[in-house]
Amino acid sequence: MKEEIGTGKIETAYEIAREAYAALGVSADKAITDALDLPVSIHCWQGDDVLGFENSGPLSGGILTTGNYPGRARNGDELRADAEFAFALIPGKKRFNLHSFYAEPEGKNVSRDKLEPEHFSKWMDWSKNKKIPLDFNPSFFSHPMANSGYTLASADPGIRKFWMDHSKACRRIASAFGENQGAPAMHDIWVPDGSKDYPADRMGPRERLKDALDEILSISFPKNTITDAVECKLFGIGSEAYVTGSYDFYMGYATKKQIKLCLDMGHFHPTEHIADKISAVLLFVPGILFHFSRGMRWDSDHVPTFSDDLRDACREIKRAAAFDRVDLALDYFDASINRIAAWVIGTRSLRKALLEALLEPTGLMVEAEKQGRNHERLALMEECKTLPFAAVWDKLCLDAGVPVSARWLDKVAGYEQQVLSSR
Ligand code: RNT
Ligand code: ZN
Repeated sequence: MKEEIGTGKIETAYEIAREAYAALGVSADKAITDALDLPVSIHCWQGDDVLGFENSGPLSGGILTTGNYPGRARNGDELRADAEFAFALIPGKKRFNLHSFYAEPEGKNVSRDKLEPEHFSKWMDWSKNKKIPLDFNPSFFSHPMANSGYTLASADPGIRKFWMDHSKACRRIASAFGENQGAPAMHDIWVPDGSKDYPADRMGPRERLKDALDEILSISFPKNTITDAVECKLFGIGSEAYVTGSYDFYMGYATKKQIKLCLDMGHFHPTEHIADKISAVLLFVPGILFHFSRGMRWDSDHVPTFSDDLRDACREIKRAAAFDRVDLALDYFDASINRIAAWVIGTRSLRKALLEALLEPTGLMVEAEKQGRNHERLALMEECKTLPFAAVWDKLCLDAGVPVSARWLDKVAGYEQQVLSSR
Protein backbone atom coordinates (compact mmCIF):
# COMPACT_ATOMS: atom_id res chain seq x y z
CA MET A 1 0.00 0.00 0.00
CA LYS A 2 1.70 3.21 -1.07
CA GLU A 3 -0.70 5.93 0.02
CA GLU A 4 -0.70 6.52 3.77
CA ILE A 5 -3.92 7.99 5.09
CA GLY A 6 -2.58 10.50 7.59
CA THR A 7 -3.54 10.20 11.23
CA GLY A 8 -5.06 13.67 11.07
CA LYS A 9 -7.47 12.63 8.37
CA ILE A 10 -8.51 9.53 10.29
CA GLU A 11 -9.21 11.72 13.33
CA THR A 12 -11.21 14.19 11.24
CA ALA A 13 -13.29 11.46 9.64
CA TYR A 14 -13.86 10.03 13.08
CA GLU A 15 -15.11 13.37 14.45
CA ILE A 16 -17.78 13.43 11.74
CA ALA A 17 -18.72 9.80 12.35
CA ARG A 18 -18.89 10.35 16.08
CA GLU A 19 -21.47 13.10 15.54
CA ALA A 20 -23.56 10.88 13.29
CA TYR A 21 -23.69 8.20 15.99
CA ALA A 22 -24.27 10.73 18.75
CA ALA A 23 -27.36 11.92 16.87
CA LEU A 24 -28.74 8.42 17.46
CA GLY A 25 -27.77 8.50 21.11
CA VAL A 26 -24.73 6.25 20.68
CA SER A 27 -21.28 7.06 22.06
CA ALA A 28 -18.70 5.98 19.50
CA ASP A 29 -15.90 6.56 22.04
CA LYS A 30 -17.49 4.05 24.38
CA ALA A 31 -18.17 1.57 21.58
CA ILE A 32 -14.46 1.63 20.68
CA THR A 33 -13.32 1.10 24.26
CA ASP A 34 -15.86 -1.67 24.81
CA ALA A 35 -15.04 -3.41 21.52
CA LEU A 36 -11.32 -3.42 22.34
CA ASP A 37 -12.03 -4.82 25.77
CA LEU A 38 -13.81 -7.99 24.63
CA PRO A 39 -11.41 -10.94 24.70
CA VAL A 40 -11.30 -13.02 21.53
CA SER A 41 -9.76 -16.47 21.75
CA ILE A 42 -7.61 -17.04 18.68
CA HIS A 43 -7.17 -20.70 17.74
CA CYS A 44 -3.56 -21.83 17.38
CA TRP A 45 -4.48 -24.46 14.77
CA GLN A 46 -4.82 -22.04 11.86
CA GLY A 47 -1.04 -21.67 12.12
CA ASP A 48 -0.16 -25.28 11.25
CA ASP A 49 -3.21 -26.71 9.45
CA VAL A 50 -4.45 -28.55 12.59
CA LEU A 51 -1.52 -30.98 12.50
CA GLY A 52 -0.01 -30.57 15.96
CA PHE A 53 3.47 -31.61 17.04
CA GLU A 54 2.95 -35.36 17.48
CA ASN A 55 3.66 -36.44 13.91
CA SER A 56 0.43 -38.36 14.22
CA GLY A 57 -0.40 -38.29 10.53
CA PRO A 58 -3.08 -36.46 8.61
CA LEU A 59 -6.00 -34.62 10.14
CA SER A 60 -8.97 -36.91 10.84
CA GLY A 61 -12.27 -36.65 12.68
CA GLY A 62 -14.31 -35.44 9.72
CA ILE A 63 -12.69 -32.01 9.55
CA LEU A 64 -10.40 -30.98 6.75
CA THR A 65 -7.80 -28.45 5.68
CA THR A 66 -7.06 -28.04 1.99
CA GLY A 67 -4.13 -26.28 0.34
CA ASN A 68 -0.40 -26.24 0.91
CA TYR A 69 0.61 -22.61 0.98
CA PRO A 70 4.26 -22.44 2.06
CA GLY A 71 5.36 -21.44 5.54
CA ARG A 72 3.32 -23.56 7.94
CA ALA A 73 4.57 -23.48 11.57
CA ARG A 74 6.25 -26.79 12.39
CA ASN A 75 6.96 -26.48 16.10
CA GLY A 76 6.08 -24.46 19.16
CA ASP A 77 8.69 -21.78 18.63
CA GLU A 78 7.51 -21.12 15.08
CA LEU A 79 3.87 -21.18 16.07
CA ARG A 80 4.43 -18.74 18.92
CA ALA A 81 6.52 -16.43 16.72
CA ASP A 82 3.84 -16.45 14.01
CA ALA A 83 1.08 -15.83 16.51
CA GLU A 84 2.96 -12.91 18.04
CA PHE A 85 3.43 -11.44 14.61
CA ALA A 86 -0.28 -11.74 13.90
CA PHE A 87 -1.22 -10.31 17.32
CA ALA A 88 0.57 -7.07 16.47
CA LEU A 89 -1.81 -6.60 13.55
CA ILE A 90 -5.00 -7.44 15.42
CA PRO A 91 -6.65 -4.84 17.66
CA GLY A 92 -8.13 -5.66 21.06
CA LYS A 93 -7.80 -8.23 23.85
CA LYS A 94 -6.61 -11.64 22.78
CA ARG A 95 -6.48 -15.15 24.19
CA PHE A 96 -4.83 -18.17 22.56
CA ASN A 97 -6.53 -21.52 22.18
CA LEU A 98 -4.51 -24.76 22.16
CA HIS A 99 -5.25 -28.37 21.40
CA SER A 100 -3.65 -31.17 23.41
CA PHE A 101 -1.44 -32.20 20.50
CA TYR A 102 0.49 -28.95 20.76
CA ALA A 103 2.21 -30.36 23.85
CA GLU A 104 6.00 -30.00 23.97
CA PRO A 105 7.24 -32.97 25.99
CA GLU A 106 10.88 -32.19 25.06
CA GLY A 107 11.95 -35.12 22.96
CA LYS A 108 9.77 -37.67 24.73
CA ASN A 109 6.72 -39.26 23.17
CA VAL A 110 3.91 -38.87 25.68
CA SER A 111 0.66 -40.69 25.03
CA ARG A 112 -2.40 -38.42 25.08
CA ASP A 113 -3.85 -40.17 28.13
CA LYS A 114 -0.66 -39.38 30.05
CA LEU A 115 -0.32 -35.68 29.27
CA GLU A 116 0.51 -33.39 32.17
CA PRO A 117 0.61 -29.61 32.68
CA GLU A 118 4.44 -29.74 32.61
CA HIS A 119 4.25 -30.69 28.91
CA PHE A 120 2.82 -27.24 28.31
CA SER A 121 5.31 -25.30 30.42
CA LYS A 122 6.65 -23.42 27.39
CA TRP A 123 3.14 -22.34 26.51
CA MET A 124 2.41 -21.28 30.08
CA ASP A 125 5.63 -19.27 30.33
CA TRP A 126 4.86 -17.58 27.03
CA SER A 127 1.30 -16.89 28.15
CA LYS A 128 2.52 -15.23 31.31
CA ASN A 129 5.20 -13.23 29.54
CA LYS A 130 2.93 -11.99 26.79
CA LYS A 131 -0.10 -11.65 29.06
CA ILE A 132 -2.12 -13.80 26.68
CA PRO A 133 -4.47 -16.15 28.59
CA LEU A 134 -4.77 -19.68 27.22
CA ASP A 135 -7.74 -21.91 26.44
CA PHE A 136 -7.61 -25.64 25.85
CA ASN A 137 -9.13 -28.56 23.96
CA PRO A 138 -8.75 -32.31 24.28
CA SER A 139 -8.02 -33.80 20.83
CA PHE A 140 -10.19 -36.77 19.95
CA PHE A 141 -8.97 -37.09 16.35
CA SER A 142 -5.83 -37.69 14.26
CA HIS A 143 -4.99 -40.71 16.40
CA PRO A 144 -5.08 -44.50 15.87
CA MET A 145 -7.45 -44.89 18.85
CA ALA A 146 -9.98 -42.75 16.92
CA ASN A 147 -9.85 -44.85 13.74
CA SER A 148 -13.24 -46.50 14.29
CA GLY A 149 -14.92 -43.09 14.28
CA TYR A 150 -15.88 -43.44 17.95
CA THR A 151 -13.99 -42.18 21.00
CA LEU A 152 -15.88 -41.37 24.22
CA ALA A 153 -18.93 -43.17 22.78
CA SER A 154 -17.00 -46.23 21.64
CA ALA A 155 -18.46 -49.63 22.47
CA ASP A 156 -14.90 -50.84 23.15
CA PRO A 157 -14.18 -50.27 26.85
CA GLY A 158 -10.42 -49.95 26.20
CA ILE A 159 -10.90 -47.21 23.63
CA ARG A 160 -13.45 -45.41 25.77
CA LYS A 161 -11.14 -45.54 28.79
CA PHE A 162 -8.20 -44.18 26.78
CA TRP A 163 -10.22 -41.15 25.70
CA MET A 164 -11.71 -40.63 29.14
CA ASP A 165 -8.21 -40.59 30.60
CA HIS A 166 -7.21 -38.15 27.87
CA SER A 167 -10.08 -35.88 28.72
CA LYS A 168 -9.36 -36.02 32.44
CA ALA A 169 -5.72 -35.16 31.73
CA CYS A 170 -6.82 -32.23 29.58
CA ARG A 171 -9.04 -30.82 32.29
CA ARG A 172 -6.06 -30.96 34.68
CA ILE A 173 -4.00 -29.09 32.11
CA ALA A 174 -6.72 -26.48 31.51
CA SER A 175 -6.98 -25.97 35.25
CA ALA A 176 -3.19 -25.49 35.44
CA PHE A 177 -3.50 -22.85 32.70
CA GLY A 178 -6.20 -21.17 34.78
CA GLU A 179 -3.96 -21.22 37.83
CA ASN A 180 -1.08 -19.79 35.79
CA GLN A 181 -3.13 -16.94 34.36
CA GLY A 182 -5.23 -16.25 37.44
CA ALA A 183 -8.48 -16.69 35.51
CA PRO A 184 -10.32 -19.67 34.02
CA ALA A 185 -9.17 -21.42 30.88
CA MET A 186 -11.95 -22.62 28.60
CA HIS A 187 -11.97 -26.41 28.17
CA ASP A 188 -14.11 -27.42 25.20
CA ILE A 189 -15.04 -31.03 24.55
CA TRP A 190 -15.73 -31.85 20.93
CA VAL A 191 -15.77 -35.50 19.85
CA PRO A 192 -16.11 -36.54 16.21
CA ASP A 193 -18.10 -39.67 17.11
CA GLY A 194 -20.65 -40.67 14.54
CA SER A 195 -21.50 -42.86 11.61
CA LYS A 196 -21.18 -42.51 7.85
CA ASP A 197 -24.38 -44.42 7.20
CA TYR A 198 -27.62 -44.92 9.10
CA PRO A 199 -26.86 -46.61 12.39
CA ALA A 200 -29.13 -49.29 13.77
CA ASP A 201 -28.40 -48.13 17.30
CA ARG A 202 -28.46 -44.40 17.91
CA MET A 203 -29.19 -44.67 21.61
CA GLY A 204 -26.25 -46.85 22.69
CA PRO A 205 -23.45 -44.44 21.72
CA ARG A 206 -25.36 -41.52 23.22
CA GLU A 207 -25.77 -43.35 26.51
CA ARG A 208 -22.05 -44.13 26.54
CA LEU A 209 -21.13 -40.54 25.69
CA LYS A 210 -23.33 -39.27 28.48
CA ASP A 211 -21.85 -41.69 31.01
CA ALA A 212 -18.30 -40.86 29.93
CA LEU A 213 -18.93 -37.12 30.24
CA ASP A 214 -20.57 -37.62 33.65
CA GLU A 215 -17.43 -39.32 34.91
CA ILE A 216 -15.04 -36.82 33.34
CA LEU A 217 -16.93 -33.81 34.67
CA SER A 218 -17.43 -35.30 38.13
CA ILE A 219 -13.82 -34.36 38.94
CA SER A 220 -13.78 -30.88 40.42
CA PHE A 221 -11.05 -28.28 40.15
CA PRO A 222 -10.23 -25.13 42.09
CA LYS A 223 -12.80 -22.49 41.38
CA ASN A 224 -11.90 -19.94 38.73
CA THR A 225 -9.35 -22.13 36.95
CA ILE A 226 -11.50 -23.89 34.35
CA THR A 227 -14.74 -23.39 32.44
CA ASP A 228 -16.25 -26.46 30.81
CA ALA A 229 -18.04 -26.41 27.48
CA VAL A 230 -19.40 -29.09 25.16
CA GLU A 231 -19.58 -28.63 21.38
CA CYS A 232 -22.45 -29.94 19.28
CA LYS A 233 -22.44 -30.69 15.56
CA LEU A 234 -24.81 -31.67 12.78
CA PHE A 235 -22.49 -33.79 10.62
CA GLY A 236 -18.90 -34.26 9.55
CA ILE A 237 -17.07 -35.98 6.73
CA GLY A 238 -17.65 -39.65 7.48
CA SER A 239 -20.36 -38.91 10.02
CA GLU A 240 -23.02 -37.75 7.59
CA ALA A 241 -25.82 -39.99 8.88
CA TYR A 242 -25.33 -39.64 12.60
CA VAL A 243 -23.37 -37.53 15.06
CA THR A 244 -23.59 -38.81 18.62
CA GLY A 245 -23.00 -35.36 20.13
CA SER A 246 -25.74 -33.59 18.23
CA TYR A 247 -27.28 -30.24 19.10
CA ASP A 248 -30.20 -31.86 20.95
CA PHE A 249 -27.83 -34.11 22.87
CA TYR A 250 -25.61 -31.32 24.09
CA MET A 251 -28.38 -28.78 24.63
CA GLY A 252 -29.93 -31.27 27.02
CA TYR A 253 -26.59 -32.18 28.55
CA ALA A 254 -25.36 -28.63 29.07
CA THR A 255 -28.72 -27.64 30.56
CA LYS A 256 -28.70 -30.56 32.95
CA LYS A 257 -25.08 -30.04 34.02
CA GLN A 258 -25.26 -26.25 33.87
CA ILE A 259 -22.12 -25.97 31.77
CA LYS A 260 -21.50 -23.88 28.68
CA LEU A 261 -22.73 -24.96 25.27
CA CYS A 262 -20.41 -24.40 22.32
CA LEU A 263 -22.14 -23.22 19.14
CA ASP A 264 -19.89 -23.40 16.09
CA MET A 265 -21.17 -21.42 13.10
CA GLY A 266 -20.37 -24.33 10.75
CA HIS A 267 -22.21 -26.96 12.77
CA PHE A 268 -25.78 -26.37 11.70
CA HIS A 269 -27.86 -26.76 8.62
CA PRO A 270 -26.98 -23.89 6.24
CA THR A 271 -30.54 -22.53 6.38
CA GLU A 272 -30.54 -22.33 10.17
CA HIS A 273 -30.16 -18.88 11.68
CA ILE A 274 -27.49 -19.36 14.31
CA ALA A 275 -27.87 -15.86 15.73
CA ASP A 276 -31.42 -16.77 16.75
CA LYS A 277 -30.14 -19.54 19.01
CA ILE A 278 -28.31 -17.18 21.34
CA SER A 279 -31.29 -15.79 23.25
CA ALA A 280 -32.97 -19.20 23.35
CA VAL A 281 -29.99 -21.12 24.66
CA LEU A 282 -28.97 -18.47 27.20
CA LEU A 283 -32.18 -18.99 29.13
CA PHE A 284 -31.14 -22.53 29.99
CA VAL A 285 -27.34 -22.76 30.17
CA PRO A 286 -24.89 -20.58 32.10
CA GLY A 287 -23.23 -19.39 28.92
CA ILE A 288 -22.23 -20.01 25.34
CA LEU A 289 -18.83 -20.63 23.79
CA PHE A 290 -19.18 -19.23 20.28
CA HIS A 291 -16.92 -20.62 17.56
CA PHE A 292 -16.81 -18.04 14.79
CA SER A 293 -16.22 -19.74 11.48
CA ARG A 294 -17.49 -19.58 7.91
CA GLY A 295 -19.00 -22.63 6.35
CA MET A 296 -19.35 -22.64 2.60
CA ARG A 297 -21.91 -25.28 1.59
CA TRP A 298 -20.69 -27.46 4.47
CA ASP A 299 -18.62 -27.07 7.66
CA SER A 300 -15.70 -25.97 5.49
CA ASP A 301 -14.08 -23.72 8.09
CA HIS A 302 -13.26 -20.88 5.73
CA VAL A 303 -11.73 -17.72 7.20
CA PRO A 304 -14.56 -15.64 8.69
CA THR A 305 -15.34 -12.38 6.96
CA PHE A 306 -17.51 -9.39 7.89
CA SER A 307 -20.52 -11.33 6.63
CA ASP A 308 -24.20 -11.03 7.48
CA ASP A 309 -24.03 -14.22 9.56
CA LEU A 310 -21.15 -12.98 11.63
CA ARG A 311 -22.65 -9.51 12.06
CA ASP A 312 -26.04 -10.96 13.03
CA ALA A 313 -24.44 -13.14 15.68
CA CYS A 314 -22.54 -10.19 17.20
CA ARG A 315 -25.65 -8.01 17.13
CA GLU A 316 -27.67 -10.71 18.88
CA ILE A 317 -25.10 -11.01 21.67
CA LYS A 318 -25.22 -7.26 22.08
CA ARG A 319 -29.02 -7.07 21.98
CA ALA A 320 -29.21 -9.80 24.62
CA ALA A 321 -26.68 -7.83 26.72
CA ALA A 322 -24.80 -11.12 26.96
CA PHE A 323 -21.16 -10.23 26.39
CA ASP A 324 -20.42 -11.45 29.91
CA ARG A 325 -21.95 -14.86 29.18
CA VAL A 326 -20.72 -15.51 25.68
CA ASP A 327 -17.08 -16.46 25.18
CA LEU A 328 -15.86 -15.37 21.77
CA ALA A 329 -13.57 -17.81 19.97
CA LEU A 330 -12.45 -18.48 16.44
CA ASP A 331 -12.37 -21.86 14.74
CA TYR A 332 -11.33 -22.14 11.10
CA PHE A 333 -8.40 -23.40 9.06
CA ASP A 334 -7.36 -22.52 5.55
CA ALA A 335 -4.08 -23.97 4.32
CA SER A 336 -4.36 -22.40 0.86
CA ILE A 337 -3.43 -18.86 1.90
CA ASN A 338 -0.81 -17.19 4.09
CA ARG A 339 -1.76 -18.47 7.53
CA ILE A 340 -0.85 -15.28 9.38
CA ALA A 341 -3.08 -13.31 7.03
CA ALA A 342 -5.81 -15.89 7.72
CA TRP A 343 -5.54 -15.19 11.45
CA VAL A 344 -5.54 -11.44 10.89
CA ILE A 345 -8.45 -11.36 8.44
CA GLY A 346 -10.70 -13.58 10.56
CA THR A 347 -9.95 -11.89 13.86
CA ARG A 348 -10.19 -8.37 12.49
CA SER A 349 -13.52 -9.27 10.89
CA LEU A 350 -14.87 -10.45 14.20
CA ARG A 351 -13.62 -7.35 16.03
CA LYS A 352 -15.19 -5.22 13.32
CA ALA A 353 -18.54 -6.95 13.75
CA LEU A 354 -18.33 -6.50 17.52
CA LEU A 355 -17.70 -2.79 17.07
CA GLU A 356 -20.60 -2.49 14.66
CA ALA A 357 -22.90 -4.26 17.11
CA LEU A 358 -21.80 -1.95 19.92
CA LEU A 359 -22.56 1.06 17.73
CA GLU A 360 -26.13 -0.02 17.11
CA PRO A 361 -28.82 2.24 18.58
CA THR A 362 -30.54 -0.85 19.98
CA GLY A 363 -32.52 1.15 22.53
CA LEU A 364 -34.22 3.20 19.82
CA MET A 365 -35.13 0.06 17.87
CA VAL A 366 -36.58 -1.66 20.89
CA GLU A 367 -38.55 1.47 21.78
CA ALA A 368 -40.03 1.68 18.28
CA GLU A 369 -40.94 -1.99 18.49
CA LYS A 370 -42.63 -1.55 21.87
CA GLN A 371 -44.77 1.22 20.47
CA GLY A 372 -45.81 -0.85 17.50
CA ARG A 373 -43.92 1.45 15.14
CA ASN A 374 -42.24 -1.30 13.21
CA HIS A 375 -41.60 0.88 10.17
CA GLU A 376 -39.33 2.93 12.44
CA ARG A 377 -37.59 -0.19 13.67
CA LEU A 378 -36.96 -1.29 10.08
CA ALA A 379 -35.88 2.19 9.01
CA LEU A 380 -33.34 2.38 11.85
CA MET A 381 -31.91 -1.01 10.96
CA GLU A 382 -31.64 0.07 7.35
CA GLU A 383 -30.10 3.49 8.08
CA CYS A 384 -27.51 1.88 10.37
CA LYS A 385 -26.08 0.00 7.43
CA THR A 386 -24.79 3.20 5.85
CA LEU A 387 -23.63 5.13 8.89
CA PRO A 388 -19.91 6.08 8.69
CA PHE A 389 -18.83 2.90 10.40
CA ALA A 390 -15.51 2.62 8.55
CA ALA A 391 -14.27 5.85 10.15
CA VAL A 392 -14.92 4.42 13.62
CA TRP A 393 -13.17 1.18 12.72
CA ASP A 394 -10.11 3.08 11.49
CA LYS A 395 -10.05 5.06 14.70
CA LEU A 396 -10.27 1.85 16.74
CA CYS A 397 -7.21 0.50 14.89
CA LEU A 398 -5.38 3.76 15.43
CA ASP A 399 -6.18 3.74 19.17
CA ALA A 400 -5.08 0.11 19.44
CA GLY A 401 -1.77 0.84 17.70
CA VAL A 402 -2.34 -1.61 14.84
CA PRO A 403 -2.19 -0.81 11.12
CA VAL A 404 -5.22 0.96 9.68
CA SER A 405 -7.04 -0.50 6.68
CA ALA A 406 -5.08 -2.89 4.43
CA ARG A 407 -1.73 -1.46 5.55
CA TRP A 408 -1.04 -4.60 7.58
CA LEU A 409 -0.56 -6.51 4.31
CA ASP A 410 2.90 -4.99 3.83
CA LYS A 411 3.97 -6.34 7.20
CA VAL A 412 2.72 -9.82 6.36
CA ALA A 413 4.52 -9.71 3.02
CA GLY A 414 7.75 -8.72 4.81
CA TYR A 415 7.42 -11.56 7.35
CA GLU A 416 6.70 -13.99 4.56
CA GLN A 417 9.87 -12.98 2.80
CA GLN A 418 12.09 -12.88 5.86
CA VAL A 419 10.76 -15.80 7.90
CA LEU A 420 8.16 -18.00 6.25
CA SER A 421 9.91 -18.45 2.92
CA SER A 422 12.90 -20.16 4.53
CA ARG A 423 10.81 -22.89 6.18
C1 RNT B 1 -14.90 -29.53 14.66
C2 RNT B 1 -15.07 -28.54 15.77
C3 RNT B 1 -13.87 -28.33 16.65
C4 RNT B 1 -12.57 -28.29 15.87
C5 RNT B 1 -11.37 -27.84 16.64
C6 RNT B 1 -10.10 -28.15 15.93
O1 RNT B 1 -15.93 -29.53 13.77
O2 RNT B 1 -15.51 -27.33 15.26
O3 RNT B 1 -14.06 -27.19 17.42
O4 RNT B 1 -12.68 -27.51 14.73
O5 RNT B 1 -11.41 -28.32 17.91
ZN1 ZN C 1 -15.61 -25.63 16.57
